[in-house]
Amino acid sequence: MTSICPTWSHLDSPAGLPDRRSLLESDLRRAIGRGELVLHYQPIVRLDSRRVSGAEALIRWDHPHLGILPPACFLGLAEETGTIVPLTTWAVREAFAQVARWDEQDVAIARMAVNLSAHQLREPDFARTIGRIAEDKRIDPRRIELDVPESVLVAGDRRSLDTLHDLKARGFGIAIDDFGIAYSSFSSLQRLPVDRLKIDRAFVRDLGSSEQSAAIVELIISIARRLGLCVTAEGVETAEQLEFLAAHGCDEIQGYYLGEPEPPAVIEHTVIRPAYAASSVR
Ligand SMILES: [Ca+2]
Repeated sequence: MTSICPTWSHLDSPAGLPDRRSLLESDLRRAIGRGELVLHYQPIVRLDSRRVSGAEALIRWDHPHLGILPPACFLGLAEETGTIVPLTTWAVREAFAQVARWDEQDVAIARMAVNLSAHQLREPDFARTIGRIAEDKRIDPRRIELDVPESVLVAGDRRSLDTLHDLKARGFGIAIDDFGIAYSSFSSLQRLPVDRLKIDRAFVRDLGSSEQSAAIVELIISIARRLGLCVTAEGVETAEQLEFLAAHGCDEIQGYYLGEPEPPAVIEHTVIRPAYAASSVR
């Protein structure tokens, strides 16, 4: 993490500056109001047609002194300091607003994946809040897929499950994010109104080197099929990984092989426009 979050290497060090962390905390509290949070978008591609089927909205912090910070640098801090709910709710609102802006510009984006935090799902009235945001932006909830942490599946607390059922009833799609790392049992999937499993990048990364990872990926795809769920593989970085996933019936992929997450003005011209075709997938 230190390579992408240089500030963190000083935060917990006895030799470091003791107030760096609290500075970053107060910076983070003000980041939303100052317009420093931005969303970048990563394309999601169907493996049968090799066409873009949607995009995932990924939060970044454009820190005035530290530059663009990925979520690994600040989401943990946001969770500890209680700013995670306003921060991730801002991200939901902004992602919906971007879908609406693209609609006005005739940019075809069939589906937007938006990340939720476990904290949001425990908030009273969260489903109603999200439903109202979609209504305000005139977005059909069926075009939105909410990525839910696998930990929610494992914990299985009543309020989170109720929120998910409420979101599903309002028409939103539900995906289990980074599936496979939290050791959830397949049977626990039955408790949730799930549409999709997103295979964690760690298994995809090791596809060429670990028979166990290949077996786990095959198993997740096979169980998803039997349960009638779609499967997306995250973190695809090579042609070999893509071909393995295609050969084993994975529905969709995302990852650096298709391109890094980019600001909306970049991705709408390079990736999402309808002209994007099979030949665009390297
Ligand atoms: Ca996600």
